[in-house]
Amino acid sequence: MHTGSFPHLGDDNSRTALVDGDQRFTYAEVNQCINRFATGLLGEKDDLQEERIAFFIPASLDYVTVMHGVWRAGGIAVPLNVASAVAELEHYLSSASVTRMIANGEYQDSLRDLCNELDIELLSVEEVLAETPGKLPEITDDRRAMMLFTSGTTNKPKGVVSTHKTIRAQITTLIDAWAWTEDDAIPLFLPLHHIHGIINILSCGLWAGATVHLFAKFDIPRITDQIIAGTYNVFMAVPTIYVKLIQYFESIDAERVEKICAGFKAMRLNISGSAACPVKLFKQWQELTGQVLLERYGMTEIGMGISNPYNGERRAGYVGLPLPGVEVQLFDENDQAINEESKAGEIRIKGDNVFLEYWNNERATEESFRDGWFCTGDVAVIEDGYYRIMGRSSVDIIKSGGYKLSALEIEGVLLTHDAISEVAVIGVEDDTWGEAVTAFLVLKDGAGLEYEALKNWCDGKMSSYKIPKDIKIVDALPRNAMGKVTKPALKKLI
Ligand code: MLC
Ligand code: AMP
Repeated sequence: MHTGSFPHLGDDNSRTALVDGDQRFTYAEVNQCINRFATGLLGEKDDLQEERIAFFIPASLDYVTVMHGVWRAGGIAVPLNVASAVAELEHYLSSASVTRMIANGEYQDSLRDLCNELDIELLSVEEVLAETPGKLPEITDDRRAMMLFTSGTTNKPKGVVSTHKTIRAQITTLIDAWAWTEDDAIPLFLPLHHIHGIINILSCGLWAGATVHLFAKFDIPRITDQIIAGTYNVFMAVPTIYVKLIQYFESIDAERVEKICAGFKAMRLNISGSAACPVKLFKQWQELTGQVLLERYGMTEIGMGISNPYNGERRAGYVGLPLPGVEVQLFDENDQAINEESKAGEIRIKGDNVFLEYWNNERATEESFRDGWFCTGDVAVIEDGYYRIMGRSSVDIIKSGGYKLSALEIEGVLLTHDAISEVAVIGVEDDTWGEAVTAFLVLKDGAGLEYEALKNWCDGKMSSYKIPKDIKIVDALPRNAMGKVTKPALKKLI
């Protein structure tokens, strides 16, 4: 395992690092691009000194060039969701005090006005690349490296800051635990503004010297063609992807299903995470492909914390055991450590894998740690030695298709609709999405509202995956004596 300086890329420069459609890039080519980009970013400076550089780039050589270029030049990388509504970006850019934004082509057009407004320099990758690589700074481990936005129990997403040390710990733990080698090949179709795509797939793959195949989205026909061809030996996804694959199998002929399943069967590893993998799905996948899914548990603030073993029992419905180097402890509501089995408590985490801070938000940072433990807000129990996730302590967090969504953020947008006087958003159990965003609405006197009209109205005001899948119009919302909406009562209504 590599313990050298970060960021590390595969040792063998002649091997293929990235495949993007018909294009293939060796580690030597990727390294050259990164160094030229870092040099261009630096210009006259010898270190970016944690300048926040945002980028709005789909999975591509350019994405890797910018991410690693910012790291090598001493900046903080702020990868943005290319599927974001532009209205959502203002918060990210202004709260992170971003000074430069990297985007290409049509993406530049959609960002120009916002960047002008916020006094952010908008540049393409081509414009930044220096002719030749120059001298790059030495970056110490404790330096801030990346900021990812996470939704939570407040209505505005917070910037989760990790250092070079955090990221290295997150990557190297997984390389060991899941036995990554340079012979691995993995498809990457998950979004690149979250750790699942960034750390578990892209960064682990590149650190190990493996080949990462890039897709702008989850393109089932193209990806399954490659699975039939035996291109990949590792596959990592959220549970919704496995559900969608099974739904796809139902729409194609039996011969193709058989070939795809044989392709999965031949792989060395299939992983599920970012949301609970239902036992039924685990069993279906095993029956179809012979693969015993390896389920693991993680979070933006900690990378991966708990995982079923690579070698050993992978238990359906359980997330397994703490990963090496990650301390995990359950605590009760009085902050007392729980040391017996079968007693539920909040998962708290310690280790080099834990993030540094919420950007510019000392209060939120302080509140999320207790006695040095990061409090995840997830509740779990240990049974026969393995952790089982039971749920979350907050009803205001929804996990839809692996995306963490804030009910309050969605409510805040819906409340600006002319016809709506009160709103409560909850996640309702759903076979495809895990939880489906559902909005309970009280309308203003005399107003009417159809679902399709509301969906169209939301378009452009929030990322499409946050738009409610269903609405329920009610006369009043259930409230407790303090006047607070009782969301568990709403869940019971469904
Ligand atoms: C897409 N849609 C969703 C959705 N994704 N709706 C609800 N929840 C989602 N997650 C909607 C779109 O708005 C659109 O609606 C329709 O589905 C088709 O969109 P699409 O983009 O074509 O869908 P698809 O490609 O099938 O996307 C599904 C998906 C995607 C599963 C590939 O959601 C995804 O990439 N999820 C993973 C997110 C992730 O990486 N999370 C990890 C966070 S890190 P309409 O109505 O317009 O048709 C983390 C830590 C850890 O959690 O432990 O890993
Ligand atoms: P995010 O904040 O987007 O990184 O999402 C992290 C959250 O996803 C965790 O706090 C959990 O609630 C959830 N999560 C991740 N993996 C799992 C899993 N295997 N089972 C259940 N929930 C999970």
